[in-house]
Amino acid sequence: RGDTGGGPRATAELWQVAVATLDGNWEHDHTVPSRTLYPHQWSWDSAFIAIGWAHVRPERAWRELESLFRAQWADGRVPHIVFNPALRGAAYFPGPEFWNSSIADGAPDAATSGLVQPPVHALAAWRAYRRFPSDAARAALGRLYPRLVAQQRYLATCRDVGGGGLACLVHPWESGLDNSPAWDAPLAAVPADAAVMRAYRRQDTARVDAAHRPTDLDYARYLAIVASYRDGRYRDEALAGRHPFLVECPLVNAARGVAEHALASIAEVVGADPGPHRERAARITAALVRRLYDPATGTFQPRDLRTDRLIPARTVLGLAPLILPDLPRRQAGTVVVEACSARFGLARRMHRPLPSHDRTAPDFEPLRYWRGPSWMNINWLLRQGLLSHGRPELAEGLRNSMIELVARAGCHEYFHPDTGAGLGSPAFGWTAALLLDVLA
Ligand code: 9YW
Repeated sequence: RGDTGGGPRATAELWQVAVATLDGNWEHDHTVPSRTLYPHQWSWDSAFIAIGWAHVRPERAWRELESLFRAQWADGRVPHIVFNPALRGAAYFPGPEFWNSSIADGAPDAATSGLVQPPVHALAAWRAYRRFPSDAARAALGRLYPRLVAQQRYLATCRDVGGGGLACLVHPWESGLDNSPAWDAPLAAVPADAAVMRAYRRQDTARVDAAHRPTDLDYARYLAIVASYRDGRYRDEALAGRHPFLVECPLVNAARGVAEHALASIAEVVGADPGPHRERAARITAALVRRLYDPATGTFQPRDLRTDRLIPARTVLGLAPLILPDLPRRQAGTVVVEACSARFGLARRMHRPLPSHDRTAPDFEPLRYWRGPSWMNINWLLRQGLLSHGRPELAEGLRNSMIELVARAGCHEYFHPDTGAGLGSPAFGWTAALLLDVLA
């Protein structure tokens, strides 16, 4: 294990804290992101968490992924929340009654949401396998492979609303960066009134400071978008004509490309043909560059399909395509320039953590969730990208910054981008899991 700078003892202690956090969040066949805020199973959390489990209890990495994919829908979508039937409604809002997933054709027996999240699962499965390539791991990989392929197929077909080879998101929650400033403009076009929220009880603001969370008006719009999708029984046909929120996201689409690379490797282990995965990966990267790269800014920007325009906010989402190992040199170069600019402050020695939004923007909010704070999963992804694009010194700067955040504040959900203070849930699954991965 690498030295954290605080010496081997400090490293061993951090390791123990992270393992204890994961153990504390383990729930029969999956890990909850947070006992207090998010007591069910979340899709991309489970993928990151599996990457951590692979270092300490590999069998849990496979149970984590397999339990999630048991809730996969017949059309291939992997729901972003799988509800724990043992918990009553008050645990999380919006709960299973609001989603009412059983109205959809092909929904599983389990109560789930009807949305997706960034598909980082094939990458997680591949890394878990590489960590401990046992017979049990190979068998689990064989069971997951067709499901991972179906997940990709859903995004590539049902969600190609723009027809240009990119998956379209139907809700900001699908990006994983719920209230990112990237979604402000398309969200503002969704008719809603904050007063609607009087009819509901948010659970998040009962547990953490409302000033650190999305606003009631954000929530009113989130619910209006879910209601629109749900009332169409979560069908994807003709979304362009009827759905109030349709965007192409650089992170989700970059994750799709990375997933195809991972599936090519997995295919070789399970005796399938890796060729089609490599071809799809190349097509996704080309589509990302063609549709979301802005040569004027040198970064990637989401596309609002309702206006067919790029969204100008320069959030950390724009750096995400660096995770594509085949991102062309030119784009990789300008994205690194953006990451190292005053907007994000990436450096060999980081003075402050990497923020989730442009620090120089007037709407940068250091306390509010995805509008400024630093997040371990985004840092982790970016670090992978820097490693695959031959920038080990910057990757090391980011790694040290990640370790320092947890060493000083604990396994928090997110961190203040200036002071590094811990924010949100104090015992957060992916923070613990990804810390283990960078320490290993
Ligand atoms: C919510 C669980 C999830 C993450 C998302 C994050 C948040 C749920 O928590 O969404 O109610 O706001 O934005 O990325 O998967 O950790």
